[in-house]
Amino acid sequence: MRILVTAFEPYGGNDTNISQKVLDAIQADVAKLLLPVSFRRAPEVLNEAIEQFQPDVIISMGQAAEGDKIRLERLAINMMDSAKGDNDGYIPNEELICPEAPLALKTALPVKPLCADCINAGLPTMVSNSAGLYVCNRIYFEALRRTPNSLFVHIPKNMDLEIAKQVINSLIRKL
Ligand code: PCA
Repeated sequence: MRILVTAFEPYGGNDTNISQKVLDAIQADVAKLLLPVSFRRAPEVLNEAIEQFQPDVIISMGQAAEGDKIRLERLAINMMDSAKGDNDGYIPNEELICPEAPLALKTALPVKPLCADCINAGLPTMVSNSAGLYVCNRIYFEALRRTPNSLFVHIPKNMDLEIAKQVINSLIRKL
């Protein structure tokens, strides 16, 4: 089983991104990829890695501004929207990612059982129905288009790093 794990660089005035810290700490036998917070460049970088590595599963991580639970995202929405723009200064206004594609894509992975496993292990985790309309959702849409066995994991900015690592390790073990 070839697993690709991705994270994002800092954005929006933050000096760090918790997803990057978790990526750095992963010791499992996976391919790792750090993505730019750019609506245009992130999918390009992801697609290059998919071509090279041909993953069976993609686990993408990103930082969430708020919340006290790690969110396993069920859906990616076919839309980009942002008030402040990405790291390239691009500000999409309710723009479709791909006009020919459905309005939402759903992961083929068993998101509810995966979440239940984390909760049973005492890890603060929940299933979420929206990764927002910013770059995390954009990359999840790309990942699901290429590999339906993809999962996006949103990690709140102030989450304990050890807990976040345990959730990602649990997902890697179960996949
Ligand atoms: N979080 C942002 C983009 C990069 C990241 O780590 C998001 O939630 O879309």
